[in-house]
Amino acid sequence: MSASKTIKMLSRLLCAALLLGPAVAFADFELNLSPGVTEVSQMQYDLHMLVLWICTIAGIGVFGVMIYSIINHRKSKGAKAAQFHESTTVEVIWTVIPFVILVAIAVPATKGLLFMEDSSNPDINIKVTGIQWKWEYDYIDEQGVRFLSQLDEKSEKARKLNSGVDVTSVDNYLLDVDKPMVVPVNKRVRLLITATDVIHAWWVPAVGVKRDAIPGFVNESWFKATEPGVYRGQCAELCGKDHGFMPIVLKVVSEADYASWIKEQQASAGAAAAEDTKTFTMDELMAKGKAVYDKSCAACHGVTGAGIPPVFPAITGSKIATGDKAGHIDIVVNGKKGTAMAAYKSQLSKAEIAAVITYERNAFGNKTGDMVQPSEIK
Ligand code: HEC
Ligand SMILES: [Cu+2]
Repeated sequence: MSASKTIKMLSRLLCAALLLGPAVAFADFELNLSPGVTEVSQMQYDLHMLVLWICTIAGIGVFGVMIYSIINHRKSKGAKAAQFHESTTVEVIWTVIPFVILVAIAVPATKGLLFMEDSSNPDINIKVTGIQWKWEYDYIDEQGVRFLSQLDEKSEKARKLNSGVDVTSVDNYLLDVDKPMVVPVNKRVRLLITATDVIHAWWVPAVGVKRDAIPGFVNESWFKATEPGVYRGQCAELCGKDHGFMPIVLKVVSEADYASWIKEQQASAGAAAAEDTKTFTMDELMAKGKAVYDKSCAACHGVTGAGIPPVFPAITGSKIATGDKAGHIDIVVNGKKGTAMAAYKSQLSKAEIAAVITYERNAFGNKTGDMVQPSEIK
Protein backbone atom coordinates (compact mmCIF):
# COMPACT_ATOMS: atom_id res chain seq x y z
CA MET A 1 0.00 0.00 0.00
CA SER A 2 1.35 3.43 -0.86
CA ALA A 3 2.08 5.93 1.91
CA SER A 4 -0.64 8.36 0.88
CA LYS A 5 -3.21 5.55 0.79
CA THR A 6 -2.19 4.44 4.26
CA ILE A 7 -2.51 7.96 5.61
CA LYS A 8 -5.94 8.32 3.99
CA MET A 9 -7.08 5.09 5.58
CA LEU A 10 -5.73 6.03 9.01
CA SER A 11 -7.44 9.43 8.91
CA ARG A 12 -10.70 7.74 7.94
CA LEU A 13 -10.36 5.36 10.89
CA LEU A 14 -9.67 8.31 13.17
CA CYS A 15 -12.78 10.14 11.93
CA ALA A 16 -14.86 7.02 12.49
CA ALA A 17 -13.47 6.64 16.00
CA LEU A 18 -14.22 10.29 16.82
CA LEU A 19 -17.75 10.00 15.51
CA LEU A 20 -18.46 6.70 17.22
CA GLY A 21 -16.56 7.50 20.39
CA PRO A 22 -19.28 9.32 22.34
CA ALA A 23 -21.95 6.77 21.34
CA VAL A 24 -19.78 3.90 22.55
CA ALA A 25 -18.88 5.73 25.74
CA PHE A 26 -22.52 6.21 26.69
CA ALA A 27 -23.60 2.69 25.81
CA ASP A 28 -23.73 0.05 28.53
CA PHE A 29 -20.03 -0.44 28.74
CA GLU A 30 -18.90 -3.64 30.41
CA LEU A 31 -15.20 -3.95 29.92
CA ASN A 32 -14.23 -5.23 33.33
CA LEU A 33 -14.11 -8.79 34.64
CA SER A 34 -17.17 -9.98 36.49
CA PRO A 35 -16.78 -10.69 40.21
CA GLY A 36 -18.58 -14.00 39.70
CA VAL A 37 -20.47 -16.00 42.31
CA THR A 38 -17.78 -17.79 44.33
CA GLU A 39 -15.21 -16.74 46.88
CA VAL A 40 -12.47 -17.72 44.45
CA SER A 41 -13.87 -15.63 41.60
CA GLN A 42 -14.26 -12.69 44.02
CA MET A 43 -10.60 -13.10 45.05
CA GLN A 44 -9.52 -13.19 41.41
CA TYR A 45 -11.55 -10.06 40.77
CA ASP A 46 -10.08 -8.20 43.77
CA LEU A 47 -6.56 -9.18 42.77
CA HIS A 48 -7.20 -7.99 39.24
CA MET A 49 -8.49 -4.63 40.56
CA LEU A 50 -5.51 -4.26 42.90
CA VAL A 51 -3.04 -4.81 40.08
CA LEU A 52 -5.02 -2.58 37.75
CA TRP A 53 -4.86 0.31 40.26
CA ILE A 54 -1.15 -0.25 40.91
CA CYS A 55 -0.53 -0.14 37.14
CA THR A 56 -2.69 2.96 36.78
CA ILE A 57 -0.95 4.84 39.57
CA ALA A 58 2.51 3.77 38.38
CA GLY A 59 1.55 4.79 34.83
CA ILE A 60 0.32 8.22 35.91
CA GLY A 61 3.44 8.74 38.05
CA VAL A 62 5.95 7.69 35.39
CA PHE A 63 4.28 9.49 32.47
CA GLY A 64 3.63 12.53 34.68
CA VAL A 65 7.32 12.92 35.54
CA MET A 66 8.27 12.22 31.94
CA ILE A 67 5.89 14.77 30.41
CA TYR A 68 6.75 17.35 33.08
CA SER A 69 10.46 16.89 32.37
CA ILE A 70 10.07 17.05 28.61
CA ILE A 71 8.14 20.31 28.85
CA ASN A 72 9.98 22.10 31.63
CA HIS A 73 13.50 20.90 31.12
CA ARG A 74 13.71 20.99 27.37
CA LYS A 75 16.92 21.94 25.57
CA SER A 76 15.35 25.02 23.92
CA LYS A 77 14.84 26.47 27.40
CA GLY A 78 18.52 25.98 28.04
CA ALA A 79 18.21 22.95 30.31
CA LYS A 80 21.35 20.86 30.87
CA ALA A 81 21.12 17.06 31.30
CA ALA A 82 21.33 16.10 34.99
CA GLN A 83 23.87 13.58 36.25
CA PHE A 84 22.49 10.55 38.13
CA HIS A 85 25.49 8.36 37.40
CA GLU A 86 26.45 6.11 40.33
CA SER A 87 23.87 7.78 42.55
CA THR A 88 23.24 5.41 45.47
CA THR A 89 20.03 7.22 46.42
CA VAL A 90 18.49 6.67 42.99
CA GLU A 91 19.61 3.02 42.92
CA VAL A 92 18.03 2.37 46.31
CA ILE A 93 14.76 4.10 45.37
CA TRP A 94 14.28 2.20 42.12
CA THR A 95 15.00 -1.09 43.82
CA VAL A 96 12.92 -0.60 46.94
CA ILE A 97 9.74 0.77 45.31
CA PRO A 98 9.29 -2.14 42.83
CA PHE A 99 10.15 -4.59 45.62
CA VAL A 100 7.40 -3.20 47.84
CA ILE A 101 4.95 -3.28 44.93
CA LEU A 102 5.82 -6.90 44.14
CA VAL A 103 5.30 -7.98 47.73
CA ALA A 104 2.00 -6.11 47.85
CA ILE A 105 0.87 -8.15 44.85
CA ALA A 106 2.49 -11.46 45.82
CA VAL A 107 0.87 -11.72 49.26
CA PRO A 108 -2.79 -11.70 48.15
CA ALA A 109 -1.91 -13.67 45.00
CA THR A 110 -0.32 -16.48 47.03
CA LYS A 111 -3.19 -16.49 49.50
CA GLY A 112 -5.63 -16.80 46.59
CA LEU A 113 -3.66 -19.60 44.94
CA LEU A 114 -3.46 -21.64 48.15
CA PHE A 115 -7.19 -21.16 48.70
CA MET A 116 -7.97 -22.22 45.10
CA GLU A 117 -5.82 -25.33 45.38
CA ASP A 118 -7.47 -26.60 48.54
CA SER A 119 -10.23 -28.86 47.27
CA SER A 120 -10.57 -30.79 50.55
CA ASN A 121 -13.89 -31.67 52.24
CA PRO A 122 -16.10 -31.64 49.16
CA ASP A 123 -19.87 -32.14 49.42
CA ILE A 124 -20.10 -33.40 45.85
CA ASN A 125 -17.56 -34.95 43.47
CA ILE A 126 -17.98 -34.71 39.72
CA LYS A 127 -15.66 -36.21 37.15
CA VAL A 128 -15.50 -33.97 34.11
CA THR A 129 -14.12 -35.47 30.90
CA GLY A 130 -13.34 -33.49 27.76
CA ILE A 131 -14.06 -35.44 24.59
CA GLN A 132 -13.77 -34.13 21.01
CA TRP A 133 -16.15 -32.12 21.11
CA LYS A 134 -18.32 -32.48 24.14
CA TRP A 135 -18.13 -32.85 27.91
CA GLU A 136 -19.02 -35.83 30.05
CA TYR A 137 -20.19 -35.31 33.63
CA ASP A 138 -19.99 -38.26 35.98
CA TYR A 139 -21.53 -37.66 39.41
CA ILE A 140 -19.39 -40.21 41.17
CA ASP A 141 -21.30 -40.12 44.47
CA GLU A 142 -24.61 -40.84 42.75
CA GLN A 143 -25.31 -44.14 41.10
CA GLY A 144 -26.14 -43.88 37.41
CA VAL A 145 -25.77 -40.12 36.97
CA ARG A 146 -23.40 -39.82 34.06
CA PHE A 147 -24.15 -38.02 30.84
CA LEU A 148 -22.76 -36.19 27.85
CA SER A 149 -23.26 -32.49 27.34
CA GLN A 150 -22.86 -31.00 23.89
CA LEU A 151 -23.76 -28.00 21.75
CA ASP A 152 -27.55 -27.57 21.61
CA GLU A 153 -29.39 -28.44 18.42
CA LYS A 154 -30.33 -24.86 17.50
CA SER A 155 -26.73 -23.64 17.54
CA GLU A 156 -25.57 -26.84 15.86
CA LYS A 157 -27.97 -26.24 12.94
CA ALA A 158 -27.29 -22.52 12.70
CA ARG A 159 -23.51 -22.83 12.70
CA LYS A 160 -23.47 -24.91 9.51
CA LEU A 161 -22.36 -23.11 6.38
CA ASN A 162 -25.38 -21.91 4.37
CA SER A 163 -27.78 -23.07 7.07
CA GLY A 164 -30.04 -20.15 6.22
CA VAL A 165 -30.57 -19.54 9.94
CA ASP A 166 -29.97 -16.02 11.23
CA VAL A 167 -27.60 -16.67 14.13
CA THR A 168 -28.70 -13.52 15.92
CA SER A 169 -32.11 -15.16 16.31
CA VAL A 170 -30.62 -18.09 18.24
CA ASP A 171 -30.60 -17.57 22.02
CA ASN A 172 -27.14 -18.01 23.51
CA TYR A 173 -25.73 -18.94 20.13
CA LEU A 174 -22.80 -21.38 20.59
CA LEU A 175 -23.14 -21.02 24.37
CA ASP A 176 -25.93 -23.50 25.02
CA VAL A 177 -25.86 -27.26 25.52
CA ASP A 178 -28.40 -30.05 25.29
CA LYS A 179 -27.87 -31.11 28.92
CA PRO A 180 -26.34 -28.73 31.45
CA MET A 181 -24.30 -29.69 34.48
CA VAL A 182 -26.44 -29.16 37.62
CA VAL A 183 -25.15 -28.48 41.14
CA PRO A 184 -26.74 -27.25 44.39
CA VAL A 185 -26.09 -23.77 45.73
CA ASN A 186 -23.70 -23.24 48.67
CA LYS A 187 -22.09 -26.68 48.41
CA ARG A 188 -18.45 -27.44 47.83
CA VAL A 189 -18.22 -29.13 44.44
CA ARG A 190 -14.95 -30.88 43.69
CA LEU A 191 -14.16 -31.39 40.01
CA LEU A 192 -11.89 -34.17 38.75
CA ILE A 193 -10.97 -33.03 35.29
CA THR A 194 -9.54 -35.21 32.54
CA ALA A 195 -9.87 -35.94 28.80
CA THR A 196 -10.00 -38.93 26.49
CA ASP A 197 -8.34 -37.65 23.33
CA VAL A 198 -6.55 -34.29 23.29
CA ILE A 199 -6.12 -31.49 25.82
CA HIS A 200 -9.29 -29.54 26.56
CA ALA A 201 -9.92 -27.04 29.37
CA TRP A 202 -13.00 -26.64 31.52
CA TRP A 203 -13.63 -22.94 32.00
CA VAL A 204 -16.55 -21.20 33.71
CA PRO A 205 -15.54 -17.63 34.60
CA ALA A 206 -18.44 -17.02 37.00
CA VAL A 207 -17.19 -19.73 39.37
CA GLY A 208 -13.52 -18.86 38.87
CA VAL A 209 -12.48 -22.25 37.51
CA LYS A 210 -10.27 -22.80 34.46
CA ARG A 211 -8.46 -26.13 34.44
CA ASP A 212 -6.81 -28.15 31.72
CA ALA A 213 -8.38 -31.52 30.90
CA ILE A 214 -5.44 -33.74 29.95
CA PRO A 215 -5.63 -37.36 28.77
CA GLY A 216 -4.00 -39.63 31.36
CA PHE A 217 -4.04 -36.97 34.08
CA VAL A 218 -6.66 -36.00 36.61
CA ASN A 219 -6.63 -32.33 37.55
CA GLU A 220 -8.57 -31.14 40.55
CA SER A 221 -10.49 -27.98 41.13
CA TRP A 222 -13.45 -26.87 43.20
CA PHE A 223 -16.06 -24.18 43.58
CA LYS A 224 -18.90 -23.21 45.88
CA ALA A 225 -21.46 -21.09 44.08
CA THR A 226 -23.36 -18.74 46.36
CA GLU A 227 -26.10 -17.71 43.95
CA PRO A 228 -28.50 -19.87 41.95
CA GLY A 229 -28.38 -19.19 38.23
CA VAL A 230 -27.17 -20.34 34.85
CA TYR A 231 -23.48 -19.80 34.21
CA ARG A 232 -21.83 -20.32 30.86
CA GLY A 233 -18.34 -21.20 29.80
CA GLN A 234 -16.36 -22.79 27.00
CA CYS A 235 -13.52 -25.15 26.30
CA ALA A 236 -10.44 -22.99 26.69
CA GLU A 237 -7.81 -25.12 24.99
CA LEU A 238 -7.48 -25.28 21.22
CA CYS A 239 -8.60 -28.88 20.75
CA GLY A 240 -9.30 -29.46 17.08
CA LYS A 241 -11.72 -28.39 14.39
CA ASP A 242 -14.77 -28.02 16.63
CA HIS A 243 -12.98 -26.42 19.56
CA GLY A 244 -15.29 -23.44 19.33
CA PHE A 245 -18.35 -25.65 19.59
CA MET A 246 -18.06 -27.33 22.98
CA PRO A 247 -19.61 -24.85 25.42
CA ILE A 248 -20.29 -25.48 29.09
CA VAL A 249 -23.52 -24.67 30.89
CA LEU A 250 -23.61 -24.86 34.67
CA LYS A 251 -26.96 -24.62 36.46
CA VAL A 252 -26.80 -23.77 40.14
CA VAL A 253 -30.10 -24.69 41.83
CA SER A 254 -31.55 -25.01 45.33
CA GLU A 255 -30.76 -28.13 47.31
CA ALA A 256 -34.30 -29.46 46.92
CA ASP A 257 -34.24 -28.94 43.14
CA TYR A 258 -30.88 -30.68 43.01
CA ALA A 259 -32.21 -33.70 44.89
CA SER A 260 -35.17 -34.06 42.54
CA TRP A 261 -32.91 -33.60 39.50
CA ILE A 262 -30.70 -36.44 40.75
CA LYS A 263 -33.81 -38.65 41.18
CA GLU A 264 -34.89 -37.89 37.60
CA GLN A 265 -31.43 -38.73 36.25
CA GLN A 266 -31.39 -42.01 38.11
CA ALA A 267 -34.84 -42.92 36.82
CA SER A 268 -33.86 -42.32 33.21
CA ALA A 269 -30.59 -44.21 33.73
CA GLY A 270 -32.70 -47.12 35.01
CA ALA A 271 -34.85 -46.95 31.88
CA ALA A 272 -31.73 -46.93 29.67
CA ALA A 273 -30.32 -49.94 31.49
CA ALA A 274 -33.61 -51.79 30.93
CA GLU A 275 -33.31 -51.05 27.19
CA ASP A 276 -29.92 -52.75 27.08
CA THR A 277 -31.54 -56.13 27.73
CA LYS A 278 -34.51 -55.61 25.44
CA THR A 279 -35.02 -57.12 21.98
CA PHE A 280 -36.07 -54.47 19.48
CA THR A 281 -37.93 -54.64 16.19
CA MET A 282 -36.27 -53.43 12.99
CA ASP A 283 -38.38 -50.24 12.95
CA GLU A 284 -37.49 -49.42 16.53
CA LEU A 285 -33.78 -49.93 15.87
CA MET A 286 -33.88 -47.78 12.74
CA ALA A 287 -35.71 -44.90 14.45
CA LYS A 288 -33.44 -44.96 17.48
CA GLY A 289 -30.38 -45.44 15.29
CA LYS A 290 -31.18 -42.39 13.18
CA ALA A 291 -31.45 -40.21 16.29
CA VAL A 292 -28.11 -41.48 17.60
CA TYR A 293 -26.43 -41.12 14.21
CA ASP A 294 -27.62 -37.54 13.65
CA LYS A 295 -26.43 -36.53 17.09
CA SER A 296 -23.16 -38.44 17.46
CA CYS A 297 -21.89 -39.51 14.05
CA ALA A 298 -23.16 -37.07 11.40
CA ALA A 299 -20.55 -34.40 12.28
CA CYS A 300 -17.86 -36.57 10.65
CA HIS A 301 -19.70 -39.12 8.50
CA GLY A 302 -22.24 -36.64 7.12
CA VAL A 303 -26.03 -36.47 7.46
CA THR A 304 -26.34 -38.37 4.19
CA GLY A 305 -23.62 -40.89 5.07
CA ALA A 306 -21.31 -39.46 2.41
CA GLY A 307 -18.59 -38.59 4.93
CA ILE A 308 -15.83 -36.15 4.04
CA PRO A 309 -13.36 -38.41 2.20
CA PRO A 310 -10.53 -39.05 2.50
CA VAL A 311 -10.48 -37.99 6.17
CA PHE A 312 -13.91 -39.17 7.28
CA PRO A 313 -14.99 -42.24 5.32
CA ALA A 314 -18.45 -42.55 3.79
CA ILE A 315 -20.86 -45.00 5.40
CA THR A 316 -22.63 -45.52 2.08
CA GLY A 317 -20.99 -48.57 0.52
CA SER A 318 -18.37 -48.75 3.31
CA LYS A 319 -16.65 -52.17 3.42
CA ILE A 320 -17.08 -52.23 7.20
CA ALA A 321 -20.69 -51.04 7.28
CA THR A 322 -21.71 -53.57 4.63
CA GLY A 323 -19.27 -56.34 5.63
CA ASP A 324 -19.73 -58.75 8.52
CA LYS A 325 -21.44 -57.49 11.65
CA ALA A 326 -18.52 -58.24 14.00
CA GLY A 327 -16.14 -55.84 12.28
CA HIS A 328 -18.73 -53.09 12.29
CA ILE A 329 -19.53 -53.62 15.96
CA ASP A 330 -15.82 -53.62 16.79
CA ILE A 331 -15.01 -50.27 15.20
CA VAL A 332 -17.96 -48.52 16.86
CA VAL A 333 -17.40 -50.10 20.28
CA ASN A 334 -13.60 -49.84 20.40
CA GLY A 335 -12.91 -47.06 17.91
CA LYS A 336 -9.79 -47.04 15.80
CA LYS A 337 -6.60 -45.99 17.57
CA GLY A 338 -4.74 -43.11 16.01
CA THR A 339 -7.78 -41.82 14.10
CA ALA A 340 -10.65 -39.53 15.00
CA MET A 341 -12.93 -42.58 15.26
CA ALA A 342 -13.55 -42.78 19.02
CA ALA A 343 -14.50 -45.81 21.11
CA TYR A 344 -18.22 -45.37 21.73
CA LYS A 345 -18.53 -48.03 24.43
CA SER A 346 -18.26 -45.43 27.19
CA GLN A 347 -20.28 -42.75 25.42
CA LEU A 348 -23.33 -44.65 24.19
CA SER A 349 -25.49 -47.33 25.79
CA LYS A 350 -25.57 -50.84 24.34
CA ALA A 351 -29.03 -50.17 22.92
CA GLU A 352 -27.79 -46.99 21.27
CA ILE A 353 -24.77 -48.73 19.75
CA ALA A 354 -26.90 -51.62 18.48
CA ALA A 355 -29.39 -49.17 16.97
CA VAL A 356 -26.83 -46.95 15.26
CA ILE A 357 -25.06 -49.97 13.73
CA THR A 358 -28.37 -51.36 12.47
CA TYR A 359 -29.14 -47.93 11.03
CA GLU A 360 -25.79 -47.63 9.23
CA ARG A 361 -26.21 -51.08 7.73
CA ASN A 362 -29.64 -50.27 6.33
CA ALA A 363 -29.59 -46.56 5.53
CA PHE A 364 -27.75 -44.31 3.08
CA GLY A 365 -28.25 -46.92 0.31
CA ASN A 366 -26.79 -49.78 2.38
CA LYS A 367 -29.13 -52.78 2.33
CA THR A 368 -27.67 -55.59 4.44
CA GLY A 369 -31.03 -56.33 6.10
CA ASP A 370 -29.07 -57.09 9.29
CA MET A 371 -30.40 -56.30 12.73
CA VAL A 372 -28.07 -55.81 15.69
CA GLN A 373 -29.56 -56.25 19.18
CA PRO A 374 -28.15 -54.77 22.42
CA SER A 375 -27.29 -58.30 23.60
CA GLU A 376 -24.72 -58.54 20.77
CA ILE A 377 -22.73 -55.58 22.10
CA LYS A 378 -20.02 -56.68 24.49
C1 HEC B 1 -14.81 -37.21 15.10
C2 HEC B 1 -15.14 -37.81 13.85
C3 HEC B 1 -15.96 -39.10 13.87
C4 HEC B 1 -17.15 -39.31 14.50
C5 HEC B 1 -17.97 -38.35 15.35
C6 HEC B 1 -17.51 -40.67 14.18
N1 HEC B 1 -16.57 -41.24 13.37
FE1 HEC B 1 -16.65 -43.09 12.58
N2 HEC B 1 -14.86 -42.79 11.68
C7 HEC B 1 -14.10 -41.67 11.76
C8 HEC B 1 -12.86 -41.86 11.04
C9 HEC B 1 -11.74 -40.87 10.88
C10 HEC B 1 -12.90 -43.16 10.53
C11 HEC B 1 -11.83 -43.86 9.73
C12 HEC B 1 -10.94 -44.66 10.61
C13 HEC B 1 -9.86 -45.36 9.80
O1 HEC B 1 -8.94 -44.67 9.38
O2 HEC B 1 -10.02 -46.56 9.58
C14 HEC B 1 -14.19 -43.71 10.93
C15 HEC B 1 -14.62 -44.96 10.55
C16 HEC B 1 -15.88 -45.46 10.85
C17 HEC B 1 -16.40 -46.68 10.31
C18 HEC B 1 -15.70 -47.56 9.32
C19 HEC B 1 -15.90 -46.98 7.95
C20 HEC B 1 -14.97 -47.57 6.91
O3 HEC B 1 -15.48 -48.00 5.87
O4 HEC B 1 -13.75 -47.57 7.17
C21 HEC B 1 -17.64 -46.84 10.83
C22 HEC B 1 -18.61 -47.98 10.56
C23 HEC B 1 -17.90 -45.74 11.70
N3 HEC B 1 -16.80 -44.91 11.69
C24 HEC B 1 -19.04 -45.56 12.45
C25 HEC B 1 -19.28 -44.48 13.26
C26 HEC B 1 -20.44 -44.34 14.10
C27 HEC B 1 -21.55 -45.35 14.26
C28 HEC B 1 -20.33 -43.13 14.73
C29 HEC B 1 -21.28 -42.49 15.74
C30 HEC B 1 -21.65 -43.30 16.87
C31 HEC B 1 -19.09 -42.51 14.27
N4 HEC B 1 -18.48 -43.36 13.39
C32 HEC B 1 -18.67 -41.27 14.65
C33 HEC B 1 -14.46 -40.50 12.40
C34 HEC B 1 -15.60 -40.32 13.16
CU1 LIG C 1 -11.95 -28.82 23.81
